[in-house]
Amino acid sequence: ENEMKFDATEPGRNQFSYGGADAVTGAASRNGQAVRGHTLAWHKQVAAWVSQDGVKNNNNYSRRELLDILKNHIFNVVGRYKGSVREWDVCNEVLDDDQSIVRTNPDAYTLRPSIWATHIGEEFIDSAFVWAHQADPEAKLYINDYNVEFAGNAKTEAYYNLVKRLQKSGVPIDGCGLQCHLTTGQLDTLKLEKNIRRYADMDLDCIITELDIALANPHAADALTLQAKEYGAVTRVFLRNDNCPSMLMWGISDNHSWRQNKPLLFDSDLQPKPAYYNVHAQMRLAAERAGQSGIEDIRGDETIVSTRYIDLYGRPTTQNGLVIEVNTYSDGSVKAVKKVY
Ligand code: 9MR
Repeated sequence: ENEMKFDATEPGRNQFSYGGADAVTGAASRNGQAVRGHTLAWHKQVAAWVSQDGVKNNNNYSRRELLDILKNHIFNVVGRYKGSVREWDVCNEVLDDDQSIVRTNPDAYTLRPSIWATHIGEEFIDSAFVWAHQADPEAKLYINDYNVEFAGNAKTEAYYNLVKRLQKSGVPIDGCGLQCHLTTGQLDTLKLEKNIRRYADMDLDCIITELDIALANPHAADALTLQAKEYGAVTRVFLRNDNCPSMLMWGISDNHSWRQNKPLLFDSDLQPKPAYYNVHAQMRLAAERAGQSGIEDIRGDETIVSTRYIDLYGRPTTQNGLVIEVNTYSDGSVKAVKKVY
């Protein structure tokens, strides 16, 4: 979440600190995992030597100096992870929360005040993408924002306008990220898919970057089932749109989330929740439909020590119809497989 942000990677001017970020890329490479880099130009978590609050220019840098600071930062960080970070959130949350401007001018957008936007100007976005591309021509480059998921919403439309403008200007942008910090009851898959598809028409990716779905009514008996359904619905949208090649959760277990109300796939004991099983089931079904054998089960000599059966929402069930068989192995690992009885 935080290891590749500006304050972590360049805590002092031209003094780079890569301990946390190296730990992430190292673990990923040992486990055959791809990495998204987050993030290069943002108004939050900038180092204090750049700006005390992310907006004020309290060190009185000139525009030229700020451009040099951003350029040096991007060349260093992207350069270091060339080949080990597959894609970067180059600019994060550049849009203002108030986008009422699109009601009167349908092609417009308003940038949020930040040390970069206010003291350099909008071109900081264009330049950041160009520098990132120069530093690693193979990396995929994204812009990323929140409240931009559902077509028709003012900020979603403003985001679309900004991305169109960047593409038209020849900026090397591969697509845009929808953070997807949702709460149960909010998901509209039609509007989400409409939004994703219009980027396909522009030959751009539109990916899910920070998915979490908090429970609107955490004490309701069906709260986790509703959450599981919505996680499954987002997963299906992701799986059926080729220009949506990434779907990332913003964290692993509920007790380590930035949000309240159990938004993630694993509970505080790291046990998979109904939402986990539904995401897994959707992926397995899609793999089977595509004629693949599904997720490979690679293990050595371990034997199964216990087996239980759950339905697609994680509720205990018996060996009847379509079920998920959850096996615990002698090495303590747990593996779930879908079966039809
Ligand atoms: O999850 C991050 C949390 O640990 C930090 O305290 C917070 C501070 O800025 O940033 C959180 O991550 C944010 C992400 O970088 C951008 N989109 C919104 C995320 C949640 O606030």
